[in-house]
Amino acid sequence: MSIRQSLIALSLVATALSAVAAGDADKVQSIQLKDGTTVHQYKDGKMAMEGKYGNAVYMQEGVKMETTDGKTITMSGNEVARLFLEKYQANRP
Ligand SMILES: [Cu+2]
Repeated sequence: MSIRQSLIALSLVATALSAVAAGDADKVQSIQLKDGTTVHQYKDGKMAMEGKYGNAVYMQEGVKMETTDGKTITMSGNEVARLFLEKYQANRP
């Protein structure tokens, strides 16, 4: 690999990493729910649902969810596209 090629490769890796880092920094917490799904909460208070298989799941705002330790959380927002994009960027080859 030439120096020019390796520089291009390096900058591509850096771009991919920063995209992933931005997505993670946006997330405040991820909580496990009783039914095996996970709710992710973002800085702006909105939430996204992740299914058992790591897929982004649709959930209407205001729906009550039960955590594994018995607490109840009310769904705020429905960030399906946000979570989907995050997963897409994280798993991009
Ligand atoms: Cu939810």
